[in-house]
Amino acid sequence: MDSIQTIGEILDGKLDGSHVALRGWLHHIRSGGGILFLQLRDGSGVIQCTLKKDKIDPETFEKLSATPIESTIEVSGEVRKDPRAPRGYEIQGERVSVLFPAQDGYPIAKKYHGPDFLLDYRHLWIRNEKMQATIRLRSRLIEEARRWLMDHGYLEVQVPILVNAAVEGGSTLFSVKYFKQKAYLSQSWQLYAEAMIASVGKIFTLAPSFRAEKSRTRRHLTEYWHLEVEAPWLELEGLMELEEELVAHMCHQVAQRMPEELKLLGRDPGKIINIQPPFPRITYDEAVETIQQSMPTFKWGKDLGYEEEKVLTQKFESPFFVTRFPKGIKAFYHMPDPQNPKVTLSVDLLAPEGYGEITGGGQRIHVFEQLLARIKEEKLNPDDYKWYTELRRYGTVPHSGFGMGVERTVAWVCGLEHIRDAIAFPRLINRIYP
Ligand code: NSS
Repeated sequence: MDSIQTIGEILDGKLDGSHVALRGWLHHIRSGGGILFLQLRDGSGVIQCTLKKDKIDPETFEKLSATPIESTIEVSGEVRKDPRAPRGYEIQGERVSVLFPAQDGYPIAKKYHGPDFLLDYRHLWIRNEKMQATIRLRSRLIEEARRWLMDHGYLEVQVPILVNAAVEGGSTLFSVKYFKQKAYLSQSWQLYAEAMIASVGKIFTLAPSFRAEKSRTRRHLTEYWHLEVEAPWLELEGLMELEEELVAHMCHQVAQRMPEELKLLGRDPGKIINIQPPFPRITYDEAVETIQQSMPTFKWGKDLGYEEEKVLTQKFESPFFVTRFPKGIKAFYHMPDPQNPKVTLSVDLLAPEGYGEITGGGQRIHVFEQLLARIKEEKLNPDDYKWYTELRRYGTVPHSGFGMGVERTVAWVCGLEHIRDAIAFPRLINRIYP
């Protein structure tokens, strides 16, 4: 009996001329001129299989022609290299059997469906080729980030998702009942990471973060994946060097290894491969000057929103850093700049082409009294942060870190219009189904 091969192996050119058996989903079907054209999808790729009427009896041929798409089928036949085939290879089918017939009337048709419809049918829409490509690119970006960090001595660690206090300010906290207490879903691993660097040094995590974002925008999810990095003996300049090396590595790897997936999404891999460190650096003050040229009412001290960032991103071809944001718009833990305490040693990395912020981070306050004063100034309860401030009493060290929004990065690298398509099952303000 034939063993089962994968379409991926065939498209890689490893099985030309051989007899194979494939199992998967019927992606598309049509017949013409006594030939059945089946597009088979098996999770590793899509391939065309042709089945000639004279190979089988007419009744089976008629029955097969009426197989509903998305039925699971098994096909055996010969692999043929064929430049006319959509993907360079096709299967000359000898036998096709339907394993589990799908119902008629697959909800997703070959016509325009609005975004809400496709979100309602997300459990099926993820089978679409663009979604497949994005999911694969996302996986590769994460894999490359992990590889780079591990190769550079960072240890992957995990911290709680259920927490007792805010990291990034209270306005976007999701609260949950925790027996008799109130708890929250984590916005960031950061406070725990600052504890762990004194145990195991340079670290990173990949975990979900939660933000009760009230705004419906093309770059906010309520649950997103957060790649976060923290390191002792690291200051603002070193942090930026770390970020640019990491981001460039991720970009180069996907552009080199997955150009076809990028092209399928309409993204030119050349654009992604051109990304080279060092990335330009501007201060918040400089950013404000630029923004005011096209938005004269924008005032120093306000946070940069989507519109403001869009203005800035038009000035750059590559990702760029914005540093030294005012104290008032950054969380309590950011170190005030010793040269100008109105601003902090904070940094965001903005992606070009209107995408904007993909990472946020900076240097942390490592002096006990200074940290406690900031907690009080922000009207937070010092008791909630007792363990965190205590870290400054027992072996403190200058340290820095950042968090990268995985979906924002995927959206930019893949050239997606909306962040919801950078994750299989997005969580948005008005959506928790499916
Ligand atoms: O709020 S951040 O700017 N920074 C932090 O949470 C730090 N505590 C991270 C750290 O230093 N360890 O969020 C970091 C990134 C931000 O740049 C976005 O790329 C992403 O997290 N982010 C989001 N992505 C999708 N949806 C939402 N709502 C969202 N909020 C932040």
